[in-house]
Amino acid sequence: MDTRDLARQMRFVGSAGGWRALWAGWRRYRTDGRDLPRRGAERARVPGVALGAEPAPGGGVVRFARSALRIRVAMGGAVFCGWDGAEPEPSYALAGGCPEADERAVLEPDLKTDGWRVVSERITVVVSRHGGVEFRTPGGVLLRAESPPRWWDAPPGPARWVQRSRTPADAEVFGLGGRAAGPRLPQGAYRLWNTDPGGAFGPGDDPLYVTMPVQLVVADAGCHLVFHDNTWDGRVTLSAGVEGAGSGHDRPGGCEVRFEGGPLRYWVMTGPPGRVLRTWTALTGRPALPPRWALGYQHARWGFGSEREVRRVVAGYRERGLPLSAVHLDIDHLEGHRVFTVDERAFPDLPGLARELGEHGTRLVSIVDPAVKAEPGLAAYDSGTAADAFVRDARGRVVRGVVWPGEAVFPDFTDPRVRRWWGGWYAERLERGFAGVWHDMNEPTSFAAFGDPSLPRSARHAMEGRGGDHREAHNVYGLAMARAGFEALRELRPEQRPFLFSRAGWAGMQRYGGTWSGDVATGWPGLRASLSLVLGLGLCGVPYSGPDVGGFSALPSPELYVRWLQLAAYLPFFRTHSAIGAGPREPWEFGERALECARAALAERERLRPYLYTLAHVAHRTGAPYARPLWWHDPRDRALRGVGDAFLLGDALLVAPVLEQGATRRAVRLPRGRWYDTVTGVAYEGPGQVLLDAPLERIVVLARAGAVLPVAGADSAVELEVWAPAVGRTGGGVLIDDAGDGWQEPVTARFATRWHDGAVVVEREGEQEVGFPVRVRGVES
Ligand code: NBV
Repeated sequence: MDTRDLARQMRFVGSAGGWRALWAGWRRYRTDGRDLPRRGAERARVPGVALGAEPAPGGGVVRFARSALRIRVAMGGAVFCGWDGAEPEPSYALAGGCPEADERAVLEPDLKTDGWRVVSERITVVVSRHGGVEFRTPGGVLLRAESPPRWWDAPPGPARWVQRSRTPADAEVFGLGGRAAGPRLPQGAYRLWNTDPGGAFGPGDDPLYVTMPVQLVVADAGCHLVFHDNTWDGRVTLSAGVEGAGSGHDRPGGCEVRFEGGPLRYWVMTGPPGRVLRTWTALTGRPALPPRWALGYQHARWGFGSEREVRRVVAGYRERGLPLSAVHLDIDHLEGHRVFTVDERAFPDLPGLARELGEHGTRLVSIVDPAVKAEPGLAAYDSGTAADAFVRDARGRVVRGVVWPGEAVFPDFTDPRVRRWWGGWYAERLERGFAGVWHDMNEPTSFAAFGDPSLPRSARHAMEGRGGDHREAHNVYGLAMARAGFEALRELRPEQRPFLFSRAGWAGMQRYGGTWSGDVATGWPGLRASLSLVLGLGLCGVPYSGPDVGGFSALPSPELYVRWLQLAAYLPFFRTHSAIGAGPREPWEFGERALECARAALAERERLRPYLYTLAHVAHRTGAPYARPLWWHDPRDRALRGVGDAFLLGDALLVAPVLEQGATRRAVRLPRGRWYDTVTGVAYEGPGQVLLDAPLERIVVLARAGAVLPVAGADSAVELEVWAPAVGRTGGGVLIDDAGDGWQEPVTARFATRWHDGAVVVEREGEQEVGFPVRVRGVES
């Protein structure tokens, strides 16, 4: 155990009360010692030599002496590879089952290598006689080369396995879920096991709440996404490539994927980033579309303590003319932290409060933790017991852990029956007046003074009827809980779109909603980490996320608070939040200057709402994240791949927040093309780097020449902000809008802009009139 683990565990000890956390750790340890299936003697195995191959739709099966590899190209271009008989299903990641095979892709002998290959429209897969697998572009350029995998069989236990790959020397890796060290992942080991870091984390903490075996690899040769569809504990170790290493030869980048069990199966998809995300979210589900209000600014606090305090805070926003879309109530509004209850003394009339706030356009959002206090007489516990909803150990006894309410039990969300039972409880939240839910502690976390702060690995789970234990269920616990919540909200309130965000999750979680940073530590490193998380998650298909503005763990300085708020105003999920005792996050609590800076950030957020809402629709349709790394349109621009302190918001804006204490200027690396400083209107030409002023009052935002952005003008009516294209060039943009909620088809308006007779003109596709007021900018320079 390193010092970080120790610190984390000390925090759990604090949360749960020393003895209880010690006891819980011991109990989990003892359960696993008794029930975890023993691994037999290990025997290493490699596929051996190829014996033959059989075609099948989309590819076929290559048989080796000691294994077999199935290759199946799916419609849309994703390639499935499954060793040892692994099939695409069952899978927690796939949205609508396995996509149809692309019948045009056939397995054929590869005369050059004496192996086999599958040629498809977008990718060529070459299998060597010993089980090495290469992925190449249609032009033959190598994207990824895998050595034959290796297993360690240990019947009756699961086989562990490792797969080593090489990528081009210039390749950079992004993703693996929410990683504080990103967005470009430095070389090192990344564990795949959803983990609560215990109250505060910074850039060096790993893993965190959302881990995913999803890597987006960017190289000159092209981009690809590789997804190992395995929910078990695992580790991805990256080593950096070196170009021209030693005698002028490149040393390729290395990637080693190890799992403690579960199938060796994976998907590979290639193309420019936009297409990769489109293919990925076609496979695992398009991101849920949030209601319009979820794009507004939201305020949370652990420790409002009473309705009166909520009213005071909300009134503070109103009196100062600051927008507020939602208020989030944390576990302190519950009766003794018990899920699906309310502390009626402190919160005597939540439906009344919700109505009152609703009159001014502010919604209430409720925290929901999965752990149910083990207390006969508590309705959720009694009904869960009657429904046989709680996770049991291998001997059939209900597993107990320790969380906020004390001794607690855990619903088994991998059981469809339990998801329905749990979902029924969301009616209670809706009756209380809540408009959305915030899932917390669903890694799942159970406090422990030592060892893994979760359920015993031997705990049993339904796994959709197949049966399995916590080693396999752990990483999908939050995902399955999100499914339960999402499906319940859809059923209970069919006319509205669910608003749900979840701390833990896994590949495919975007189907049900978003996520947030979790307990990011207050401090400048935490600010930087929160941007990494959002960008990395977006590349894994989860576009709706954002940090706790100000950091979760302590009181930020006014400067840090302002910088955090300025950044988050451009991220999809925009919320201030803090731990109990970590001080307030209301904009007026940091002095006059900070208040004015915050006012400007909130006003700009409001102005950009039509654009953000359009991006929400774009994400829903295509999987493209709202916030994208700078290389999104230029994956070959190597300088952009390393930029972790700026991002693109949609196609139109480049946002360069200040992430350093005391800085009042910052260097900004520009992708190619012309970019306007949105404050000064000055135009800069990329690629290159510019140094721009960023006093506390401003965050650097640049607009792409030719961009047409829908923004909110006076009276919130939509108008078009048009940034002049370079002379002789054209540009454009899109507005997607709907009623703000519900399921009606949105309206899409496309705009084009060009120079005509010395002026910038804007036209709307298929219409005579543009239909919106137009403001052209950038012509002055
Ligand atoms: O429910 C209390 C907190 C919550 O405020 C925070 O956002 C979550 O990430 N929760 C974690 C549990 C306790 C953290 C120390």
